[in-house]
Amino acid sequence: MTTSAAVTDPYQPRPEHKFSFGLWTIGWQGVDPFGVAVRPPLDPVRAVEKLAELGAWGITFHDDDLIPFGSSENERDKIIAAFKGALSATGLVVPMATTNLFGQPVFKDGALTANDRDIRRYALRKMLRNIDLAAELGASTYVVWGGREGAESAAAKDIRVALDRYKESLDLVCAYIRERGYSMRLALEPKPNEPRGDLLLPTIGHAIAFIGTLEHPEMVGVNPEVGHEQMAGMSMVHGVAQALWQDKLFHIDLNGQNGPRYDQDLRFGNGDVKSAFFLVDLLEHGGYTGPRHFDFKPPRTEDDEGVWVSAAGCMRNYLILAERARAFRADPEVAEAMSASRLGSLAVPTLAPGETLSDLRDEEFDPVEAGQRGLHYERLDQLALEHLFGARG
Ligand SMILES: [Mn+2]
Repeated sequence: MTTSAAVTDPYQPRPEHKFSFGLWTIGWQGVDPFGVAVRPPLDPVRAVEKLAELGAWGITFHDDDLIPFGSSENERDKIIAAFKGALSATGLVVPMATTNLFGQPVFKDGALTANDRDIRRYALRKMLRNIDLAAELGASTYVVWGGREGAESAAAKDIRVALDRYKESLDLVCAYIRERGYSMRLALEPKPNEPRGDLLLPTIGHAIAFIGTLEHPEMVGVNPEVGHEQMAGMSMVHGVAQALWQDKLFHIDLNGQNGPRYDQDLRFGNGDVKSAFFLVDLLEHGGYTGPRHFDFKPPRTEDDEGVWVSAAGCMRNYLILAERARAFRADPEVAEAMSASRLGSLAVPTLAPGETLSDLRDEEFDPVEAGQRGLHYERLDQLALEHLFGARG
């Protein structure tokens, strides 16, 4: 592709699109429950350079992705200096960071909700240390995924007490962020299961309800992941819409999944493409201004070249779907179909200003006639699909 062709490519990612990637995504070596690594480790400096080259805006990391667990202070300083050097050379930013509280044997029974108190105290120290680094690198969101917070047996964990400890830890972390004066918010990432048999805060709804119990609920939102909601059989689009409605969509993990099964972490656009279309439509037209963050795993079949093809595909698919969603919304026939389906009527409050419930009592209404009305949603959905397929406009 020539340079001029690249400039006119409408699906060429640019920093203003706010695409970001976890260091653990492109750096995934392919270790799964059945097989060993298929790719060599990825140098974080190269990750930054390659993402910048592809048109991404940001990179995110767990503490242990950047600084291998057990590194000496001297090694840690060197790694951070090299990473900062690559960021300033490329202009890539760090919008979010998170803590690995699941990989090491010490966290096999969880971290912030481990039954062992000394492990919970260690987990908090590990988290606070990486929050300091995240703040230093300019991150405004800190994701909390309780990867091992859960159980395989209800006999092994008193869930109500575990939630007391979860709340205690997050209250302490929020107090720490305030005391340090960091402009940082927490985003809880729900997941129903895997790696534990059952995880705490399994869905967007559980997480939002839990946030309401915290000392500083305004500092805590959610980081929903496409695959995690779909593993639970939930609608990602409905969940994200509710998070937006409650001002809780602080961050998002975009990827692909085929229904309720293991966490597939496919590249965004692979999997449930219709849900991906309506999700992009919601993010683009629903007022979300945060990062478009990809949490995917380039499959084990891919070599280094395939990893970057997969990463580029995530961004390209997002831009294609955004363009398809714009075309859908701009189509006069869609506007007419939405009107025929009474979408505008849902926005009108059920009682008019000044009316009271007593005004409802004597209203003339024929429920039989109303029950006979068609909603014409099939026509509207067909128009959406035709735009998604590229068969219209
Ligand atoms: Mn996942």
